[in-house]
Amino acid sequence: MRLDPLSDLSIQVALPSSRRGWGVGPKRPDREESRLASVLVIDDSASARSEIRAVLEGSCLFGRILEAVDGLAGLRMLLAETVDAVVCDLEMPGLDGEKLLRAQRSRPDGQDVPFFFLTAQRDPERMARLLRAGASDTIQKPFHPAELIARLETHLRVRRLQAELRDKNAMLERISTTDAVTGMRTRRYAGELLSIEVLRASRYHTPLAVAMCDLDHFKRVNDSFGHPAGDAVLAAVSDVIRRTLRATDAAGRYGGEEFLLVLPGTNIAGAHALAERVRAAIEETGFDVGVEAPYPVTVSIGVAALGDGQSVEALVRAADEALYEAKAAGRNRVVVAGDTQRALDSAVGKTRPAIRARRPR
Ligand code: GH3
Ligand code: MG
Ligand code: MG
Ligand code: MG
Repeated sequence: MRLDPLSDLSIQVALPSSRRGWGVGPKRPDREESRLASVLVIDDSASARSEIRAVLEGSCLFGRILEAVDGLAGLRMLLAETVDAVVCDLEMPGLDGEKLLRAQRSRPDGQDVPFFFLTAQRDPERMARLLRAGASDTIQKPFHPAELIARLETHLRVRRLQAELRDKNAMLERISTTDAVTGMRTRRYAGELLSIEVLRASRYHTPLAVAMCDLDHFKRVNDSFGHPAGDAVLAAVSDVIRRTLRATDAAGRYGGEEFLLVLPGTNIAGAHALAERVRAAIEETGFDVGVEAPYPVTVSIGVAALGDGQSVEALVRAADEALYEAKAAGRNRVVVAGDTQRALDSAVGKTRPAIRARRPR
């Protein structure tokens, strides 16, 4: 059967017609696996291709068998298709198997497709070179079907395990950098991000600010409505914060009901404005605590901008102290850290207070 759009590449697609198998594997691949796995056979000899195809079909290892008539057609197909394995001839006119392998391995996403060389060559040096260039295996022609299938099975198994490992690592990475209650980045992640941003800002002389947010009287939420309701409020507050931030900003859960905002490229006036937006957005939101009426929650925020030569710790401490002042001044407000507040005052000629005083609730 030929497929029209790719017919110039001489692709043939076949579903296994039988489940005879070669009786070599520890287990038959299940239907799902077999449907998904695909293999590309590259050989300039039509009879070799059909011989390999017959063996592959008999193995039930692959749900899709593609063919290419030479190295160049094979490369074009690898660019267009995702395959799980390549069974390749070594000697071919034009682009031979080794050059094809090197071309494939030099592509950013062409590193991990297993390549099997079927070759009449018996030069061990050449075989070693192929393996070093990234071939998974070399198999002598004429090959025994059982050997080819057994080797393919082994590599497919390794490939599947590698994919599982990658997925699990990605999941662990997500879990270790994401807070389970709020979906926010963890304190550790936010701290590491801030360290990088401090280095970047110092090096390129770009502004950087942070905001430390702490929910007001949050203990009351737990005391009145229970811990699960408190958790739900924390998650909802996190949503509000995320929605209010810009794409270049980052937020992390710094403590129980504390959030650290990292604001690259933001000076103190910009950070103050953003923090004020966050404060107002939280104040304007009615939170669901499991009773009919929405519950109001407010936040106090301390803002600080990175000074010359200032360390990460000193920057966070400055924001923390400003937060403490915001609490002491009655909560539900934004306070800019001492040094930067003075700078802001002189910049605006003290014509207006930089911080809008709010009545404590
Ligand atoms: P303040 O305005 O001074 O910040 O008052 P507060 O009650 O928010 O401050 P305090 O530090 O005394 O209490 C913080 C409370 O936050 C204590 C704890 O019950 C609650 N909290 C911390 N982490 C969690 C959490 O993961 N889930 C829930 N439900 N509550 C939390
Ligand atoms: Mg050949
Ligand atoms: Mg707190
Ligand atoms: Mg609090």
